[in-house]
Amino acid sequence: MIPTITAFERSPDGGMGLARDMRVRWALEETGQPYDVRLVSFTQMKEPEHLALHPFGQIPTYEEGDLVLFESGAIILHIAQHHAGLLPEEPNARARAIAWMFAALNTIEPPIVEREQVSYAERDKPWHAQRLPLMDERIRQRLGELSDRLGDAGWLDGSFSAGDLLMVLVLRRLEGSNLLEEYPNLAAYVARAEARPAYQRAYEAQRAVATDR
Ligand code: GTB
Repeated sequence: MIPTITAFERSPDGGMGLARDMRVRWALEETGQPYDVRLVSFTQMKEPEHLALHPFGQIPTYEEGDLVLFESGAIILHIAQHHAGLLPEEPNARARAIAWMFAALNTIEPPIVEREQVSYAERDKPWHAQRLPLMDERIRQRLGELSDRLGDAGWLDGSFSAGDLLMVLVLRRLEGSNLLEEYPNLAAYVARAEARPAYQRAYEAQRAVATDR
């Protein structure tokens, strides 16, 4: 059964691969799974048909037969558990790879997303000038710890895994902030992941949506 995912009809990033459908596309490419894409507008995302798939009216969603999933992390875990290529077979290594998935979403992503909010939504607030450097320091703390753990390894724990996939796309959200560049091994880690053929295919597929319009 070929799954159908949803993505922005018009992504605010103009095809930079920063929206979360990129995670799902990349996971499907890494595992060699064909997929269909249904594009949704911001209006459609809040209508009953889409809300039946996603309680918060967002993308991405994942439909496969009777199964409907939302939350990119849950979707990646589902794909990784059902197809080879994103989680090790050995049980302890598999558990550690899943821990890195949670680390990406629960430990690294929150301050990065909060910084985005401060940068855009709070730009004209009186506290903006003080808050942004505080957010940068919180992010540097986590990036420093992640950089120390990665060291000169290629991936976070042995072979490339779903943990790396999520971590790399979370780190990509720092583009334009110059923060990632302070940690050369993390910048190289992201570049290494971006060079993977599956990443390239996913990136081009989501970019085609923006350029076809
Ligand atoms: N926790 C959920 C998950 O991981 O799936 C979060 C899903 C989510 O935030 N979806 C966003 C969405 O649908 C798109 S990805 N937003 C519409 C809405 O909430 O009404 C977030 C995103 C959007 C745009 C950019 N960008 O332009 O750079 C980057 C990331």
